[in-house]
Amino acid sequence: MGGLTVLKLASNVIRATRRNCISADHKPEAKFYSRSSKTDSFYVNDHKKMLHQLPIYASGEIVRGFGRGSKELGIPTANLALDVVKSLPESLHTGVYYGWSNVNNGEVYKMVLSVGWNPFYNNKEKSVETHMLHKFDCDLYGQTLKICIVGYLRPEKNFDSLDDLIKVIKSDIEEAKTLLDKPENRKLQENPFFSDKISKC
Ligand code: ADP
Ligand code: RBF
Ligand code: MG
Repeated sequence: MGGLTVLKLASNVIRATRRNCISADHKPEAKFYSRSSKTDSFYVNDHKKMLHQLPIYASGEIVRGFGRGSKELGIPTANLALDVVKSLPESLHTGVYYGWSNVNNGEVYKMVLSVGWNPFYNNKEKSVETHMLHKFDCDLYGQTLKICIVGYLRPEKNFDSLDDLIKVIKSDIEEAKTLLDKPENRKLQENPFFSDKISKC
């Protein structure tokens, strides 16, 4: 399971090549605090700090989840291994993001990303799931997914119906397509991270 994790926070490049291992350079400034324990203005500032850390780069093995993405939503998501999820900075809040991703150093595609507990399904384990805006002909389990998290779209929400969840995800996808076409976001698609050697030691 132990996949390579590579993170870049602002100007710090962090490489973790072992389970749950993050280099000493990694000092997340902000931690997540729930609204109940802190004031709204604290929460807003904390959120702003998190946005300043983007883009964040990460990679790891694609593992199996519950299989709902393709079967129930028609929107498959490549789930990152749990050790990678746990090694991401705490300051990366739960929510929906957009960015770039590739598989086994292949072509880099636009993506949308869900980070959290999927309130509609009330998952017990936090997941980091990437839906790439590309049609793949085969499954990708066991391969290495690289992601560059570029921007934040919205918090995770619960919904009254599966149809409502699907509608909102589809509108996330449309928003992501537009945002990623901005020149400053488009240039991240070319980042050498996506072609760096994959090491699984
Ligand atoms: P799981 O719950 O196991 O993650 P999903 O139903 O979410 O299953 O489907 C995800 C799997 O579908 C991925 O792991 C990958 O193998 C495959 N897949 C096919 N196309 C895509 C895509 N465009 N984006 C992400 N995963 C895809
Ligand atoms: N799950 C939720 O419960 N609430 C959400 O708001 C939510 N937003 C998502 C947005 C995107 C772009 C994606 C790809 C997934 C989202 N999910 C959300 C996760 C979804 O429930 C999950 O991918 C499926 O259950 C398959 O694992
Ligand atoms: Mg999935």
